[in-house]
Amino acid sequence: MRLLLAAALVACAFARPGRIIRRQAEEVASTTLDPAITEEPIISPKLDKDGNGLVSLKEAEECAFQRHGIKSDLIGDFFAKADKDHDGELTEEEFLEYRKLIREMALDLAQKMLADSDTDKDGKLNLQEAQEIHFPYKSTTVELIKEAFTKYDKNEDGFIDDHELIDMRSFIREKALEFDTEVEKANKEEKEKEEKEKKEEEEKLEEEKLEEEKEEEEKLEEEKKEE
Ligand SMILES: [Ca+2]
Ligand SMILES: [Ca+2]
Ligand SMILES: [Ca+2]
Ligand SMILES: [Ca+2]
Repeated sequence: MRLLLAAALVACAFARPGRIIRRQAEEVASTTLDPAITEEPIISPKLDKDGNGLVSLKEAEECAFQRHGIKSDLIGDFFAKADKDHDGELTEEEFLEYRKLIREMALDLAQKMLADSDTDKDGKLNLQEAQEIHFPYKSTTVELIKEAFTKYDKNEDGFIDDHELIDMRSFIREKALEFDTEVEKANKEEKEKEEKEKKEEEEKLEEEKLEEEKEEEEKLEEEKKEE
């Protein structure tokens, strides 16, 4: 017994302690909360747009769409199921239930996506298979998939399983939404710049016209004097 204990201690001493602690923390996180947002409060300010500490249907819809691309018409039932006291708002406890339901749906979506790209049918994705996933976003590059693959292969086995794919998919989706916002912003700035230039051009033409008219008048007056 003592020998066994000693062997275990030696084994522990050789393992990387930081890694073990991180692994344990991740295990706790994955059984309690959504691992991607464990460090935030349960109802984050980003989610709780009106800041009343509760989640409304609209806030819940935005959250599910942003993270998982789940459309709002599917959310009503989940929301109603989680809203135990039927007051139209989710408390922290109710929101945890809601998030569980949404995550089940996200898992369903991830499993379908995985099955579509799992060429060798081993139930998980290697990097090459992950790169074959068709993401409907212009911003999704091979590099981004590679980055997401490494980041969300939480158990570091070189594969993405269905649970890991939920967060990988969310990450790629969030990047795409950020990209769209940036493109939109750039387009808006470009349009504003064009409009400003157009206005300046018009003002310049107007000035030139006035200048010409003035010259014309002066010329006429000059001629009158000469007469
Ligand atoms: Ca709220
Ligand atoms: Ca409620
Ligand atoms: Ca596979
Ligand atoms: Ca993995």
